[in-house]
Amino acid sequence: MYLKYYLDYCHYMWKRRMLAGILVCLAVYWYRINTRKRKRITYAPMVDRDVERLRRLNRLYNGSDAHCISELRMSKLVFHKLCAELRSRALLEETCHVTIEEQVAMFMHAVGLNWTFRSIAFEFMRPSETVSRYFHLVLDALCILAGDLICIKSVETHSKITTSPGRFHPYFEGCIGALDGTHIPACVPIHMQDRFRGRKSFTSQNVLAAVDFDLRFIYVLAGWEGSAHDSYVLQDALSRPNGLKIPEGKYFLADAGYAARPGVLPPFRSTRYHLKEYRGTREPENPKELFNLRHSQLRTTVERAFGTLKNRFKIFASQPFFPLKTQVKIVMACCALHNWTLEDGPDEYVYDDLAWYAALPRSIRNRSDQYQENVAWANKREEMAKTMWEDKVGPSL
Ligand SMILES: *[C@@H]1O[C@H](CO)[C@@H](O)[C@H](O)[C@H]1NC(C)=O
Ligand SMILES: *[C@@H]1O[C@H](CO)[C@@H](O)[C@H](O)[C@H]1NC(C)=O
Ligand SMILES: *[C@@H]1O[C@H](CO)[C@@H](O)[C@H](O)[C@H]1NC(C)=O
Ligand SMILES: CC(=O)N[C@H]1CO[C@H](CO)[C@@H](O)[C@@H]1O
Repeated sequence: MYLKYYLDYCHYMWKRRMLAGILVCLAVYWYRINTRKRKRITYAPMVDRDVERLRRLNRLYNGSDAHCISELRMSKLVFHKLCAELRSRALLEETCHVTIEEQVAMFMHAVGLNWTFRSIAFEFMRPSETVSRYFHLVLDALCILAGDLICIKSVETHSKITTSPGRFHPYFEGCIGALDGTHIPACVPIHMQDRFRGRKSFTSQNVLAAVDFDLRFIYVLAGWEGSAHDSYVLQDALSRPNGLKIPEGKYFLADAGYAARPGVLPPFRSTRYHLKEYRGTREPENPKELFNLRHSQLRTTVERAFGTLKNRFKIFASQPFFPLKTQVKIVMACCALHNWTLEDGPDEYVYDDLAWYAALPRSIRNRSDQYQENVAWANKREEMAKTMWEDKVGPSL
């Protein structure tokens, strides 16, 4: 009898011990798996990678200015000021892993150097998905910034005009800039390609911009089809509620593709009108030619601004593979960045007058406007040309 109880007791104890043993084994096993897993995936390589990434980033925007300008398309000072602005206005959020500097640096590789997300992911040692996410966050932030950066800053007549008496002054008093359209390659779905092709061999969006004499964009309208006529795009810009507002009594210079209208002064048609046509050739022979020469000397500003924009941001050299909406935003963001970089003076991407003059394109655009010239403004132009000519050669009898 006692023996039976004793055996039962032993059996019971043995079971309990076995259970305890199994539990201990499991616990040890679980612990080891866990620590091994953590070690393999979370700790060691991440630290190495973070250190390596920080080293690269440090070299990128804490290193030499020349390196920063070629990689990030702006000087260190301008870059850090931009990041500080985005930070202080809470347009971008700093996460514990990705600093605002790194987010902007990744964005600049995409638009400035035309790198693919995959190359950026490799360089910054991030998943492509992260690169893509931050690209869009920075893009949206810059578009908000664009609302403040792209505006008419001053309606005073610029010193470029006032410091050239007899040449530009007082004739161009009241002129606050120049406007023009440019074609930026665009990638669009097949069914839209006809509308976006226009006269160019590639599909493009027609971007209208007004530029002041400091080469800053003061108005930008992007997203029109490449086949849209420039003057039609201008009409749209002027009639939008939040569109181009030309201050009372001020005006912009435009090229011969536009008709004269209040606030827009193109050169005389059917007369030499482009600076290039005067290169190394005879002097202007009549009031219209003189007017057109001086007009085009001032108007190159807008061409230089576009040239500088395309020089700095390599993404505009070919069709980017983004939805059209994103491509339009990229134009706005880059125009804002263009303004931003100019605040600290021109850098190496900015064409100066002479360099631009030397690099003028061979072909002259030959366009005409379907709109009628505004009589008052056509007369104003006539009057300006007459005064200029009389000041130059004396009054005609
Ligand atoms: C760049 O330098 C600043 C101070 O000089 C420092 O705070 C920052 O961490 C550096 N950036 C990187 C990525 O090392
Ligand atoms: C820019 O990148 C795209 C996509 O990788 C490529 O197709 C295109 O040729 C590049 N453009 C230039 C000018 O390098
Ligand atoms: C411009 O176009 C008109 C007709 O549209 C043509 O008569 C004229 O020769 C062209 N001029 C140039 C410089 O191509
Ligand atoms: C037209 C213009 O100059 N807009 C802005 C360009 O960028 C600077 C910021 O650095 C602004 O101060 C300007 O208002």
